[in-house]
Amino acid sequence: MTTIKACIFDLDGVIVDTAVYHYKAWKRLANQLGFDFTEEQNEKLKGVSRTRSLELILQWGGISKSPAEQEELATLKNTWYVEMISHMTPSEILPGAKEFLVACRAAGLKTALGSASKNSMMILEKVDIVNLFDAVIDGNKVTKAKPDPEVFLKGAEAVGVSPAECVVFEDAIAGVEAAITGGMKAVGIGSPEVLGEADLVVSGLNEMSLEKLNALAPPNPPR
Ligand code: B16
Ligand code: MG
Repeated sequence: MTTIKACIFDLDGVIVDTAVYHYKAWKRLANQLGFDFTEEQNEKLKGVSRTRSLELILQWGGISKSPAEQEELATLKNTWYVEMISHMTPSEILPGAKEFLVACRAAGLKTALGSASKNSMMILEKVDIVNLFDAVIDGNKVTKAKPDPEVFLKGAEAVGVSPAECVVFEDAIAGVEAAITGGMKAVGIGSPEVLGEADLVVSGLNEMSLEKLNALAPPNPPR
Protein backbone atom coordinates (compact mmCIF):
# COMPACT_ATOMS: atom_id res chain seq x y z
CA MET A 1 0.00 0.00 0.00
CA THR A 2 1.22 3.44 -0.86
CA THR A 3 1.47 5.74 2.11
CA ILE A 4 2.12 9.45 2.00
CA LYS A 5 5.64 10.19 3.23
CA ALA A 6 6.24 13.77 2.10
CA CYS A 7 4.36 16.99 1.47
CA ILE A 8 5.67 19.54 -1.03
CA PHE A 9 4.32 23.05 -0.79
CA ASP A 10 4.15 25.85 -3.33
CA LEU A 11 4.85 29.22 -1.65
CA ASP A 12 2.87 32.09 -3.16
CA GLY A 13 -0.84 31.39 -2.74
CA VAL A 14 -0.35 28.39 -0.44
CA ILE A 15 1.88 29.47 2.47
CA VAL A 16 1.81 33.27 1.99
CA ASP A 17 0.04 35.70 -0.31
CA THR A 18 2.87 37.50 -2.07
CA ALA A 19 0.72 37.90 -5.23
CA VAL A 20 -0.35 41.31 -3.97
CA TYR A 21 3.30 42.50 -3.86
CA HIS A 22 4.07 41.03 -7.28
CA TYR A 23 0.99 42.88 -8.61
CA LYS A 24 2.02 46.22 -7.12
CA ALA A 25 5.56 45.95 -8.50
CA TRP A 26 4.49 44.82 -12.00
CA LYS A 27 1.81 47.53 -12.07
CA ARG A 28 4.39 50.19 -11.20
CA LEU A 29 6.59 48.92 -14.04
CA ALA A 30 3.70 48.90 -16.53
CA ASN A 31 2.63 52.40 -15.46
CA GLN A 32 6.20 53.62 -15.94
CA LEU A 33 6.07 52.18 -19.47
CA GLY A 34 2.80 54.06 -20.09
CA PHE A 35 0.09 51.43 -19.69
CA ASP A 36 -1.86 49.52 -17.06
CA PHE A 37 -3.28 46.03 -16.57
CA THR A 38 -6.14 44.65 -14.52
CA GLU A 39 -6.26 42.44 -11.46
CA GLU A 40 -7.93 39.85 -13.67
CA GLN A 41 -4.91 39.85 -16.00
CA ASN A 42 -2.70 39.60 -12.92
CA GLU A 43 -4.31 36.24 -12.14
CA LYS A 44 -2.52 34.88 -15.22
CA LEU A 45 0.83 35.67 -13.60
CA LYS A 46 0.34 33.43 -10.57
CA GLY A 47 2.90 30.64 -10.45
CA VAL A 48 4.50 31.96 -13.66
CA SER A 49 8.25 32.76 -13.71
CA ARG A 50 9.53 36.35 -13.56
CA THR A 51 10.79 36.28 -17.17
CA ARG A 52 7.55 34.85 -18.54
CA SER A 53 5.48 37.31 -16.46
CA LEU A 54 7.34 40.23 -18.03
CA GLU A 55 6.81 38.81 -21.53
CA LEU A 56 3.06 38.60 -20.90
CA ILE A 57 2.86 42.12 -19.44
CA LEU A 58 4.77 43.63 -22.38
CA GLN A 59 2.38 41.81 -24.74
CA TRP A 60 -0.62 43.32 -22.90
CA GLY A 61 0.92 46.77 -23.30
CA GLY A 62 1.74 46.13 -26.96
CA ILE A 63 5.40 46.91 -26.26
CA SER A 64 8.46 45.10 -27.54
CA LYS A 65 11.86 45.27 -25.81
CA SER A 66 15.23 43.73 -26.54
CA PRO A 67 16.42 40.84 -24.37
CA ALA A 68 18.86 43.21 -22.59
CA GLU A 69 16.10 45.74 -21.88
CA GLN A 70 13.83 42.95 -20.63
CA GLU A 71 16.53 41.85 -18.23
CA GLU A 72 16.82 45.42 -16.91
CA LEU A 73 13.05 45.76 -16.49
CA ALA A 74 12.77 42.42 -14.67
CA THR A 75 15.58 43.48 -12.32
CA LEU A 76 13.89 46.82 -11.66
CA LYS A 77 10.59 45.09 -10.83
CA ASN A 78 12.42 42.68 -8.56
CA THR A 79 14.11 45.56 -6.68
CA TRP A 80 10.68 47.05 -5.89
CA TYR A 81 9.27 43.63 -5.02
CA VAL A 82 12.15 42.77 -2.68
CA GLU A 83 11.76 46.14 -0.93
CA MET A 84 8.12 45.23 -0.18
CA ILE A 85 8.73 41.66 0.95
CA SER A 86 11.56 42.83 3.20
CA HIS A 87 8.80 44.17 5.48
CA MET A 88 6.88 40.87 5.67
CA THR A 89 6.19 39.43 9.12
CA PRO A 90 4.98 36.05 10.46
CA SER A 91 1.46 37.55 10.62
CA GLU A 92 1.33 37.14 6.82
CA ILE A 93 1.42 33.34 6.89
CA LEU A 94 -1.91 32.16 5.44
CA PRO A 95 -4.41 30.63 7.93
CA GLY A 96 -3.60 27.07 8.91
CA ALA A 97 -0.34 26.86 6.94
CA LYS A 98 2.07 26.82 9.86
CA GLU A 99 -0.19 24.51 11.89
CA PHE A 100 -0.41 22.01 9.02
CA LEU A 101 3.37 22.05 8.46
CA VAL A 102 3.92 21.41 12.16
CA ALA A 103 1.33 18.58 12.16
CA CYS A 104 2.96 16.91 9.13
CA ARG A 105 6.38 17.00 10.75
CA ALA A 106 5.02 15.74 14.07
CA ALA A 107 3.54 12.78 12.14
CA GLY A 108 7.01 11.99 10.75
CA LEU A 109 6.36 13.27 7.23
CA LYS A 110 9.05 15.11 5.28
CA THR A 111 8.26 18.66 4.14
CA ALA A 112 9.68 20.51 1.14
CA LEU A 113 9.09 23.80 -0.64
CA GLY A 114 8.61 23.77 -4.43
CA SER A 115 8.30 27.35 -5.67
CA ALA A 116 9.04 29.27 -8.87
CA SER A 117 10.19 32.26 -6.83
CA LYS A 118 13.88 33.11 -6.67
CA ASN A 119 13.05 35.06 -3.51
CA SER A 120 11.63 32.05 -1.63
CA MET A 121 14.36 31.87 1.00
CA MET A 122 14.02 35.53 1.91
CA ILE A 123 10.25 35.15 2.31
CA LEU A 124 10.60 32.02 4.48
CA GLU A 125 13.11 33.88 6.64
CA LYS A 126 10.88 36.95 6.99
CA VAL A 127 7.87 34.89 8.07
CA ASP A 128 10.18 32.73 10.21
CA ILE A 129 9.37 29.21 8.98
CA VAL A 130 12.67 28.09 7.37
CA ASN A 131 13.05 25.43 10.06
CA LEU A 132 9.73 23.81 9.06
CA PHE A 133 11.20 22.55 5.75
CA ASP A 134 13.56 19.62 5.17
CA ALA A 135 14.33 20.95 1.67
CA VAL A 136 13.77 24.18 -0.23
CA ILE A 137 13.65 23.97 -4.03
CA ASP A 138 13.08 27.38 -5.57
CA GLY A 139 13.47 29.25 -8.85
CA ASN A 140 17.25 29.31 -8.43
CA LYS A 141 17.45 25.52 -8.49
CA VAL A 142 15.36 24.68 -11.54
CA THR A 143 15.72 25.19 -15.27
CA LYS A 144 12.18 24.26 -16.33
CA ALA A 145 9.08 26.13 -15.16
CA LYS A 146 5.81 24.49 -14.04
CA PRO A 147 3.91 22.66 -15.63
CA ASP A 148 7.22 20.82 -15.96
CA PRO A 149 7.50 18.68 -12.80
CA GLU A 150 11.22 19.46 -12.23
CA VAL A 151 10.73 21.58 -9.10
CA PHE A 152 8.63 18.89 -7.38
CA LEU A 153 10.77 15.96 -8.53
CA LYS A 154 13.82 17.72 -7.09
CA GLY A 155 11.89 18.29 -3.86
CA ALA A 156 11.01 14.58 -3.62
CA GLU A 157 14.59 13.60 -4.34
CA ALA A 158 15.95 16.05 -1.76
CA VAL A 159 13.86 14.46 1.00
CA GLY A 160 14.48 10.91 -0.25
CA VAL A 161 10.86 10.01 -1.00
CA SER A 162 9.50 8.54 -4.24
CA PRO A 163 7.05 10.74 -6.23
CA ALA A 164 4.14 8.33 -5.65
CA GLU A 165 4.51 8.92 -1.90
CA CYS A 166 4.40 12.72 -2.22
CA VAL A 167 1.50 15.15 -2.05
CA VAL A 168 1.89 18.58 -3.66
CA PHE A 169 -0.08 21.63 -2.47
CA GLU A 170 -0.60 24.17 -5.27
CA ASP A 171 -2.77 27.20 -6.07
CA ALA A 172 -1.92 27.42 -9.79
CA ILE A 173 -3.23 25.19 -12.59
CA ALA A 174 0.30 24.82 -14.00
CA GLY A 175 1.48 23.62 -10.58
CA VAL A 176 -1.30 21.04 -10.26
CA GLU A 177 -0.41 19.78 -13.75
CA ALA A 178 3.27 19.61 -12.76
CA ALA A 179 2.44 17.47 -9.73
CA ILE A 180 0.29 15.06 -11.76
CA THR A 181 2.91 14.79 -14.54
CA GLY A 182 5.49 14.06 -11.85
CA GLY A 183 3.41 11.12 -10.59
CA MET A 184 2.41 12.79 -7.33
CA LYS A 185 -0.90 13.47 -5.65
CA ALA A 186 -2.11 17.06 -6.00
CA VAL A 187 -4.12 19.12 -3.55
CA GLY A 188 -5.43 22.32 -5.13
CA ILE A 189 -5.64 25.40 -2.93
CA GLY A 190 -8.45 27.54 -4.32
CA SER A 191 -11.65 26.83 -6.17
CA PRO A 192 -12.69 23.44 -7.66
CA GLU A 193 -13.82 25.19 -10.88
CA VAL A 194 -10.23 26.25 -11.55
CA LEU A 195 -8.28 23.38 -10.00
CA GLY A 196 -10.62 20.50 -10.86
CA GLU A 197 -7.76 18.29 -12.07
CA ALA A 198 -6.40 17.99 -8.52
CA ASP A 199 -7.11 14.89 -6.38
CA LEU A 200 -8.62 17.16 -3.72
CA VAL A 201 -9.37 20.89 -3.64
CA VAL A 202 -9.54 22.92 -0.42
CA SER A 203 -9.83 26.67 0.05
CA GLY A 204 -6.75 26.85 2.26
CA LEU A 205 -4.42 24.77 4.42
CA ASN A 206 -6.72 25.56 7.37
CA GLU A 207 -9.06 23.02 5.76
CA MET A 208 -6.39 20.30 5.59
CA SER A 209 -5.86 17.51 8.12
CA LEU A 210 -3.71 14.38 8.35
CA GLU A 211 -6.90 12.33 7.84
CA LYS A 212 -7.60 14.05 4.50
CA LEU A 213 -3.95 13.62 3.56
CA ASN A 214 -3.92 9.89 4.25
CA ALA A 215 -7.20 9.44 2.38
CA LEU A 216 -5.27 10.41 -0.78
CA ALA A 217 -3.20 7.22 -0.56
CA PRO A 218 -4.73 4.48 -2.70
CA PRO A 219 -6.13 1.41 -0.88
CA ASN A 220 -4.34 -1.97 -1.00
CA PRO A 221 -4.10 -3.21 -4.59
CA PRO A 222 -6.12 -6.43 -5.25
CA ARG A 223 -4.01 -9.57 -4.76
P1 B16 B 1 10.25 35.77 -8.33
P2 B16 B 1 5.08 30.34 -6.50
C1 B16 B 1 5.65 32.44 -8.06
O1 B16 B 1 5.64 31.84 -6.79
C2 B16 B 1 4.62 33.54 -8.13
O2 B16 B 1 3.31 33.00 -8.01
C3 B16 B 1 4.73 34.25 -9.46
O3 B16 B 1 3.78 35.31 -9.54
C4 B16 B 1 6.16 34.80 -9.61
O4 B16 B 1 6.33 35.45 -10.87
C5 B16 B 1 7.15 33.65 -9.48
O5 B16 B 1 6.97 33.01 -8.23
C6 B16 B 1 8.60 34.12 -9.58
O6 B16 B 1 8.89 34.92 -8.47
O7 B16 B 1 10.15 36.95 -9.24
O8 B16 B 1 10.27 36.14 -6.86
O9 B16 B 1 11.40 34.85 -8.69
O10 B16 B 1 3.60 30.41 -6.63
O11 B16 B 1 5.73 29.38 -7.48
O12 B16 B 1 5.54 30.11 -5.08
MG1 MG C 1 1.57 29.64 -6.22
